[in-house]
Amino acid sequence: MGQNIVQKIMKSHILTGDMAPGQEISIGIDQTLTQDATGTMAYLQFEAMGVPRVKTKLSVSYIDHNTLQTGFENADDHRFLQTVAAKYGIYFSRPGNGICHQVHLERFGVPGMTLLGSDSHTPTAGGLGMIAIGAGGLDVAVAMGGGPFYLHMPKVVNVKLTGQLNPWVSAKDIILELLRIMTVKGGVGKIIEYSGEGVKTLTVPERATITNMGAELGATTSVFPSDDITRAFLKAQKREDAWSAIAADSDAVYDETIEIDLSGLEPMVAQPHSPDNVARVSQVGAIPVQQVVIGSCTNSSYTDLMGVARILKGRKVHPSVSLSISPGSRQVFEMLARNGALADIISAGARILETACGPCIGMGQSPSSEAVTVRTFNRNFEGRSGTVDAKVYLASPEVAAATAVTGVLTDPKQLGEFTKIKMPGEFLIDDSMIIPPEENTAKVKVIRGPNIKPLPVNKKLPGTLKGLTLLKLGDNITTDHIMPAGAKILPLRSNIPAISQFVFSGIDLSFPDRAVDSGGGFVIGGQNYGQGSSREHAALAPMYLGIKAIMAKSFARIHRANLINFGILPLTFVNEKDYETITEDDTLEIGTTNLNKETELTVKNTTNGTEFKVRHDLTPRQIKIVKAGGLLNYTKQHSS
Ligand code: MIC
Ligand code: SF4
Repeated sequence: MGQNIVQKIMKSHILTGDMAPGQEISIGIDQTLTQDATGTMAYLQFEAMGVPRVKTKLSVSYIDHNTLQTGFENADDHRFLQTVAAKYGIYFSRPGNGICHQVHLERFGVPGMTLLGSDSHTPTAGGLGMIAIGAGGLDVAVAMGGGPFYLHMPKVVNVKLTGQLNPWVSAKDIILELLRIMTVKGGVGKIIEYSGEGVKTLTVPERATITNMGAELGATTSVFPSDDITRAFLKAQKREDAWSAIAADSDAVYDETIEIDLSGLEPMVAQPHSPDNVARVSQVGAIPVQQVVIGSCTNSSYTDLMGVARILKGRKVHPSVSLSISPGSRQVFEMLARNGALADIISAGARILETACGPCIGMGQSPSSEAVTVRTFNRNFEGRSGTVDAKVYLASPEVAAATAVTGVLTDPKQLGEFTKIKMPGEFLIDDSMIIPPEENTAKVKVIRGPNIKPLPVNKKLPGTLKGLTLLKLGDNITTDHIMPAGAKILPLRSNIPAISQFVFSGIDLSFPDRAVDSGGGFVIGGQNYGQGSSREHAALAPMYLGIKAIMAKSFARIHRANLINFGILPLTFVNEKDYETITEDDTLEIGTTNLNKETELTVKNTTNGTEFKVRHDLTPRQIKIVKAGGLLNYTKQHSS
């Protein structure tokens, strides 16, 4: 029987387990990436492991999230990360060099390899034919130490692309269409593998836009073949020797197939407040727009921004719109500057931002109250922009630029003739902002600022968990709800005691105090609890507040893994109707001594006298981790 791409790459990296869907497997990791907002924790954890130098083929530490330096905190974190990188054999991409996923695609990704990144959009590198997975910082730290990465073997969904995109329709519209079809839960437990004639019409950055936003489907990762187009991209990056061909066998078998005819697609938008709330731009109509932001790891490649520059050339930004643009990498930025496109963008009236995540993670450019803002990003969760009542629409760079000049949501077809931007035969190569690690590490001193607090240590799981229901939530609660980001809170990422004061701050400001006062307690969630980012702070900070278990209808993959890593039990309702019987402030009691023998546990609601069952679905390894109070404790027990 023929093999698909996922099976081929997994097979060459599998260390333990059987590749049948749903089985726990472990794989070897070739490359890792971290970014600053999750990286400080990852490296503190790596240091705690006592490994003298990373054991991967390549590890890179990027600074791209916390670049707004309104106090010493972010700058201190940058310095810590730079010195840690020098000491432990890690490449360091300096602030200003670009967004981790864009730079990794340009300078480091290798077809056929595995990449583990402490950021949920790590699958961007799937555009180059890598198996690239997002995970919590602790899992990445373990991989840097040479340890395996554990996951449940996902099902493989074949998305077959036929036809060709029409003028003004772009890669973003393909992934928005898939989000419309599959929803934000549709990819859970799956890897999306692209095939079909349509693939040959897409450049690597276009493929990367699609694999990037596969994260929003909840998918473990997404992957494209590595073909002549991949080779041409790597050649233009002066890295042709990194290329190898990767394709599915002609008789490859998949668990599911979805077909998308590219010729039938139209420009789309994801409406507030979810990336799967997708409609055609023409259906939504010409709603007035106050802000347009172009950038992020989804849509800030050279070709994306050249397309924007072409639309803006000779036009002006509408007086009621504020347009901001952040190029994805220094390579992109410098090329635009040298070929004159940047001048067209400036002349149109755009506000140019640093090459970083910026507004995508609420680092500035929060829109005005109740504003409609059209962004080329991947997430439009409520409040993520920094303005709680703003309405964020996600769209392609073409839709965004057209909207910026008209002042209303605009189908770019109205702009008339379309000329496709060609991929450059050669990109501008200058890696001077990527600092290689020191050879002689003995002389490197790791510098820690006062904001970098030691890792909190969890206690062993008690035999009985008893506490109050602190919060009862609905479906699709995101990590932005649990542990918000933004310019005010992000600088506290290395300081768990301080950041824990913001857990659920957008929902209930009293949560941290109530959690501490009641000695922990429980959070109740609906479907897909913890969707979105890989930030382990969404587990670590609740752990610090004493939370021992979350009960939900279902969990998002990375968040569930993070909960386990920090010793919090992720429990699902055996009978979803039992969710209805719980109210906030009910006292619940669960016995945890039998985790090894029984997957189902009984929860007693001592307030209303009812009982119900929950499942833990933990593997024997995960049970040991949770019982030990988390992966770090477990690792210490095993190494002593
Ligand atoms: C995001 O897009 O939410 C982030 C910020 O990149 C996160 C990581 C983080 O919270 O630091 C992600 O996607 O994993
Ligand atoms: Fe940065 Fe936004 Fe991409 Fe996250 S989604 S890595 S915040 S650009």
